[in-house]
Amino acid sequence: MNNSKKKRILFLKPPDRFQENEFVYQQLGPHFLQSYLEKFGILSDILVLYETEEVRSLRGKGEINEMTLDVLSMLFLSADGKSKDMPFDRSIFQGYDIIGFSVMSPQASDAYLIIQMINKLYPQITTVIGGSHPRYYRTQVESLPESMAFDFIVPQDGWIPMLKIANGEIRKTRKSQVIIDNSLKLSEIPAPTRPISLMKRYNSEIAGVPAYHTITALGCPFTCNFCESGRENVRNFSGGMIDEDLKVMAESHQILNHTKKAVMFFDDVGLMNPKQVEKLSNIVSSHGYNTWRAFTHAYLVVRFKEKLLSPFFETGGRRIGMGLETGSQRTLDLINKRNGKKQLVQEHFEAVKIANDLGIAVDAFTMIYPWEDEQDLADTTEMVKQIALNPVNGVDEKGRTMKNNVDSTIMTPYQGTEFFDMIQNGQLPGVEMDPQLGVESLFFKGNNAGSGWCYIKSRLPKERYEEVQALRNSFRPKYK
Ligand code: B12
Ligand code: SF4
Repeated sequence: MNNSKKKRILFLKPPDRFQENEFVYQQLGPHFLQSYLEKFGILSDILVLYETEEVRSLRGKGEINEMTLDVLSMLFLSADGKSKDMPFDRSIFQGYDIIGFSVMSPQASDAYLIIQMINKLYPQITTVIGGSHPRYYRTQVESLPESMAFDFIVPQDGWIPMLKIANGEIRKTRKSQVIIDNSLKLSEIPAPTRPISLMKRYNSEIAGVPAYHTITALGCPFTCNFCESGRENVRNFSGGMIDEDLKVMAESHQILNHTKKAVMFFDDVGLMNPKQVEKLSNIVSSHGYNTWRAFTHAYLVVRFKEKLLSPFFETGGRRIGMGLETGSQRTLDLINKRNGKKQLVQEHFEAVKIANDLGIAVDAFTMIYPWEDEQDLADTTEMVKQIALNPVNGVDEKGRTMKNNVDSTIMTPYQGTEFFDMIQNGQLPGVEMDPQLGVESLFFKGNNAGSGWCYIKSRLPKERYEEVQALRNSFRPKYK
């Protein structure tokens, strides 16, 4: 018998306390699961926990020191489309049969606070944790004390495990159960839900136009040693799903009276080859987007030049993201971006120039690495400066001259990355991580563009790296 329709299901997104701004981009995991369950007639609500700007600023000033749930706010998005924004109130949980937490590592400490409370007050509720935190920190989640234990741990794809939990096919027992089922083809999944009361909270812009984001694939064909996706094969979503998602996001822009609309593709395989870019460009333009942004790679821009970028530009593409990582060839070799194939720093400069000459601005991502000496730092700072100053041959939708933007963070090696393992095994001389590491240091783009610090030993002192980071960040443009 299927009792699923009677079960009350809540997906919970813990706050992003380490982000500069909570409402940058929607956390898509729960929205993908919500639409999939809906296909089977199973409805679910979503709860977005967040800090108001006021609380965030008080915490920034040190006036709030404790990470408590009481300072949080919550945006409740009911399955029927209604929404409610209110201060944190734990009684909201009591009516639910199943609560599914979607957790990235920086959200883990809040997820643990909440599970502790639910286990104590509402032990009858079935609790599930999914997302990138249980994927990469599975052993930590599996060894949580009983008071913080989840009934189900879903470290990989959530679609089938969540369906089975929701329709009662698998039930909770006294011990946590790890459920892995990646058998669902990505071509079979529906587009994520885009509740309008959530969409209206997001205030990101691309080239001066309100923007939402989506992804075209999971995993990645590249092999950067600092990234978890470097070990995961790429799996593409279907063109049909992307088309549907772009349609729904375009409608959201319309409903919210945005006179112009933009979309950003967040995965690292957005612009890979001329044929694929043309296909994606056609989908984007068929929904009337004014501008869009996607990620590509320096060697691909150098290899295909305007063949790669023209379809993008002609359909409004004005900004590309590129992980340039570093201006130090020594560090770039260590990163091993292309699975043993050489990537040259010189290609970074060339790619930026090609894009800028075509009227496309570059959002570049660079990091400081804990083995770097003064020469490595100087090489990257020079690259950052040159990119920041390189003129872009065009204006954005507001008529402003476009500018390149370079992100400068300090690398945090997450569990599940090559660098994490290399540091643990002593393969990066002079670098040691703090074994007592708390999740509060696991971020690299936080408040005031700062980074966490997880090292007890590094080539140069933390202060020196932070000084260089601040200098590089001073080149960032006022708008992008
Ligand atoms: C878009 C994106 C962002 C966006 C949006 C945030 C978001 N959470 O969506 C922004 C820019 C805000 C962002 C920020 C950060 N990000 Co980010 N981001 C991504 C990216 C590229 C796509 C996320 C996505 O939409 N995935 C698609 C959905 C479908 O996948 P999913 O969320 O994993 O959900 C699936 C399963 O995990 C599972 N699942 C998820 N939730 C639940 C819940 C239940 C109950 C169940 C059963 C299953 C389940 O089911 C889903 C379907 O299979 C991923 C890489 C990736 N490909 O996933 C990185 C990624 C998630 N980000 C990462 C990181 C490190 C960060 C930052 C820390 C970086 C920083 N700035 O310092 C911040 C942290 C923000 C915070 N929470 O405080 C890491 C996370 C590593 C980790 N250990 O958690 C990832 C994996 C990238 C990487 N390889 O390094 N990110
Ligand atoms: S950093 Fe980007 S390109 Fe490198 S492995 Fe991760 S997702 Fe792929």
